Amino acid sequence: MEVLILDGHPDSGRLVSHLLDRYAASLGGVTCSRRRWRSGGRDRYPAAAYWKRWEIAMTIDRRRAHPLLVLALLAAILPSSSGRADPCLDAAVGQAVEAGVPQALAAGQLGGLTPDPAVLSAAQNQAEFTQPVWAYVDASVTPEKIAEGQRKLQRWAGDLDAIEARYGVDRYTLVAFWGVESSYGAVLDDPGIVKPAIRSLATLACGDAGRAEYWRSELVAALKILAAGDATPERLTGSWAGALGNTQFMPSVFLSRAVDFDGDGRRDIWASVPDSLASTAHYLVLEGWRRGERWGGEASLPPKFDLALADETTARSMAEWRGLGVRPVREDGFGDAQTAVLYLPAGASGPAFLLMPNFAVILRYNTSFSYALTVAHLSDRLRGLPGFARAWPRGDRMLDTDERRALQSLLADRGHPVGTIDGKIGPRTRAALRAFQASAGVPADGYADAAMLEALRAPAK
Ligand SMILES: [Ca+2]
Repeated sequence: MEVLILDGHPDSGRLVSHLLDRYAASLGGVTCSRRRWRSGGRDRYPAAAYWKRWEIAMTIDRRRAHPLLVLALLAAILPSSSGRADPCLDAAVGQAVEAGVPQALAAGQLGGLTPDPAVLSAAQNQAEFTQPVWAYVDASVTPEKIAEGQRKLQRWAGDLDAIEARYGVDRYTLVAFWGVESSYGAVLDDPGIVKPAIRSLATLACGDAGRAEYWRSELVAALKILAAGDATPERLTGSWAGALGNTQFMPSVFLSRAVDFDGDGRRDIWASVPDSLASTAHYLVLEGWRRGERWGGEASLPPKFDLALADETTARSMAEWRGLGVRPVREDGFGDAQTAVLYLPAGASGPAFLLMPNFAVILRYNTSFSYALTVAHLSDRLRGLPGFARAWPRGDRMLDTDERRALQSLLADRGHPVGTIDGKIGPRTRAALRAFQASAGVPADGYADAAMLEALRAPAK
């Protein structure tokens, strides 16, 4: 049993001496982590109903109780309270039954469940994503990962033949997804990463107030997976956020996308590699994957190219791009009739990419450009293609969230609307930045770096 002690909670000190007298004798089975209580902010008070059985932990004041005595106290108290009804979990059982999950299964899985403090802490401490695109690509497209992926391509060649034939998604893309999502399944054996999905999702459904509805629906979906017999409770493991198996499908995605490709009657994205790879292919096909087409590739631009054309949204045929002097670094797979958008993710001094419709399909799996480029690039490397022709501007410093907000406000102040000031640099902010850059007479690449923030902070001419 894991216990989180919030030192300094307003109730600290109450009951302590009485309880210590009573329970100090027993000890064991409890691991304890502690965190300084801070009102407001990230450490906001977790949903009261769910934490009720932990109320005792929060009343303990570090100044008055030795940690061993705290453990003794909790070891004695927690088992006796584990049968207590929990309104939040009871509601989840009701919702699952309405969705067709047998009452006995739902109640059996959720009854007496204790929250996983590590899951809540992960949900509260999710790092703001400020890594530059090249750091993300570098971290996932390593020589080891390329070599391991090539071994997987050989090992599973027969199944990949059959999956390609049925779904029309190439093997390099499928194995690249596998590598990026779960290191080809290696993370499934890592107890530090993999957790029981029902407990993680119940913890979030009852403890992460801001997204409780989403977590509750994923919890119900996870129970439906058990009800369908696709996985046992022991097998139903995933990340702290409940993303499952080799493909890291959320339970709702599993229900609509996972397939039984090896024909054993169960959809198994944990132990069956053919099921996992075919499930990814099925996902991509339903999102519009175009058979026989590539994701795109790196491009070279002519001197004095009008960067306003690299707006990441305007699709032009390859014949038009060639007419504008834009050339794929490797011509293979770029027919004249195919369409692509042009994008410079690291601005004018980094590589440019022609992105075809299948790149947008990769983005449906995860909307981060860095993620999609990582999958796309790993698929190219698995295919035997070389690294990027043009170097990334590795000296650039990324803006943090406050700076990105400041950049958005400054753009809006200068009459370039950015939509919501949310610290997220999306197509709209980049369009506003390109407009500002054009008016300032600098290359309009829409790249939001520290130098551009400084330029915006300078007095308007
Ligand atoms: Ca199967």
